[in-house]
Amino acid sequence: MKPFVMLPTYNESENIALLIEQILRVCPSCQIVVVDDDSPDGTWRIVEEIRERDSRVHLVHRKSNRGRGISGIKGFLYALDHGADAVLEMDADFSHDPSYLPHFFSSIQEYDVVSGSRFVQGGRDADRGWLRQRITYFANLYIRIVLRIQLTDCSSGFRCYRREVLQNLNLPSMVSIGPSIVQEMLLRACQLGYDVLEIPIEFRDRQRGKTKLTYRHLINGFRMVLKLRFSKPRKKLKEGSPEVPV
Ligand SMILES: Nc1nc2c(ncn2[C@@H]2O[C@H](COP(=O)(O)OP(=O)(O)OP(=O)(O)O)[C@@H](O)[C@H]2O)c(=O)[nH]1
Ligand SMILES: [Mg+2]
Repeated sequence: MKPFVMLPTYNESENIALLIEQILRVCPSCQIVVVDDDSPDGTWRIVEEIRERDSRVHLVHRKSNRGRGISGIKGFLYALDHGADAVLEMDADFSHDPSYLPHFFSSIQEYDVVSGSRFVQGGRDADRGWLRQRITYFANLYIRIVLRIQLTDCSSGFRCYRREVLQNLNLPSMVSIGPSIVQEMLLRACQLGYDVLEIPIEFRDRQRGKTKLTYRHLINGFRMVLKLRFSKPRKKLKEGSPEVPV
């Protein structure tokens, strides 16, 4: 199996080098693609340097249309284009612990999607402030009710997809520009009938760098969930359809 890790980054210069090192330590056979939106703090430059000495590290340096959602799509398409059998997305701020990676990659051999959950037994979201925890709790409740998804953590950005799932999600047609991409992809995967396994993860608050999540993102996220509820599911592509280039 050829596993890929996809890291969307914006101003993660304090985290990225250490994170790449830790990922490759726990999972030496994986490839990493960092999708950076021309971070003013030079995150992309650090990745470029690492890439020069380690061929497992790839960089997609985007120069326009900044967005967590668009970047994620580009990263998944890049990984597919480079032969990935499974692609795991995670935040580049150490909120998602790289030590879970072997568990994700072994579980994806049996499931279509493996999603890290803070709310299944054994999962935790205790590190963040009371308000952030409440917002996440209500956002999840809202997503579950509106989109009728039977999972405990629908807004998790720590998730692994099998190649076939990504090929069939029709990624270029996704409408989320920002963080709601994680809900959109999950919804479409569920609508196509793919099996999703939730595994417990402990979510930690970021120690370095700043959050990019704003109240505007939150409100857009709530609006986007409604929009997704009333838009049609995408059709599954035919067997052997050509992949869309990055
Ligand atoms: N490429 C790209 N990555 C982004 C963008 N916004 C956020 N990210 C990355 O997406 C991941 C999650 O972003 P965070 O700012 O940590 O947001 P969050 O995890 O939802 O919020 P916190 O709980 O406050 O950390 C991080 O790796 C960010 O660097 C963006 O516009 N473009
Ligand atoms: Mg974060």
